[in-house]
Amino acid sequence: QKVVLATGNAGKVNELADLLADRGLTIIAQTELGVGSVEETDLTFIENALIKARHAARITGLPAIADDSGLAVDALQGAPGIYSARYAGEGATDGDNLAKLLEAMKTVPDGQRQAAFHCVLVYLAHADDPTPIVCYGRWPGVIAREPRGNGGFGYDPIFYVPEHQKSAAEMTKAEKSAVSHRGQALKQLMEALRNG
Ligand code: ITT
Repeated sequence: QKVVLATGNAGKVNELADLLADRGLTIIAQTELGVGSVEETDLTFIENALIKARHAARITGLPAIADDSGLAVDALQGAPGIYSARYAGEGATDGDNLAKLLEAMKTVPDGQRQAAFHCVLVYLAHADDPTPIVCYGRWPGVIAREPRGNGGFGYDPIFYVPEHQKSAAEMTKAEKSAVSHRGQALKQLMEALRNG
């Protein structure tokens, strides 16, 4: 079964594609099918994930999986949240966003630096599917004072995971997927697809 992975983010493709392929799905990244990005006009991870999946399914005629995710920081009242990819502005790089977050957190004391990654994964059998599969994962951690590690993507170098005593960027892909927001959502999705 061919499925389009409705994301332009290589970090997400890297964490999702292999595990989905292991389940017998033929995963094709939307960029390989000429699907461009779509404006994420809504206010929740769920709605924005559906916008992206619907867009890719409509253009390709294939079932679609989309991931909408982000980092919510307690001391910043949940920012950057759904705006995580463009926290430092439209076209911002991961490095720009991470630098802006460290700056915003400069005066926040240790003990008040809790945050959580959120991930919503949706599966649409076709563009007009009225019963999408919607899965969700949350991964708590702490905003570090400086970046550490080269793995992962996005905010991983400043996301410190107390249980593992390292940043998300210092974890292997398998370690991260075993506990991450995306890994949790993906487990649910694979379960739902197996039972469907
Ligand atoms: P697509 O919409 O094309 O999928 P995007 O990067 O624009 O790509 P989002 O709108 O969902 O996707 O933004 C998610 C952002 O949240 C992402 O760019 C990272 O900055 C951050 N993020 C999400 N998951 C992350 C993870 O596992 N590690 C680090 N940062 C993550």
